[in-house]
Amino acid sequence: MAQELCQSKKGQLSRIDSEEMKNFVAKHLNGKELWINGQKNNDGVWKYLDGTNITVQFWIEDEPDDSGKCLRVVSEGGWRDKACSKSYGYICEKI
Ligand SMILES: [Ca+2]
Repeated sequence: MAQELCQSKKGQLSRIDSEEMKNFVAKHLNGKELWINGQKNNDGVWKYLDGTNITVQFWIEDEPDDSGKCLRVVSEGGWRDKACSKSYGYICEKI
């Protein structure tokens, strides 16, 4: 859903794929948690939404704890797995 909304603006759900991106996003979160690009497939492997491999991961402590198949960014730019059905804000990036 969030990905479709990003694509409708000629972008995609943001990938946090580097320390720089992680720090950039963390700076603008203001305490929010937002959907980012990434989903766990049926084999339990996390991939970007286009199916490519996630090569660098930024899980926060005690995550992923198998609480969902979608990816959310929390303060400091770290990741948390969450149920995809939850309605939440999201971050797009230009491609
Ligand atoms: Ca979780």
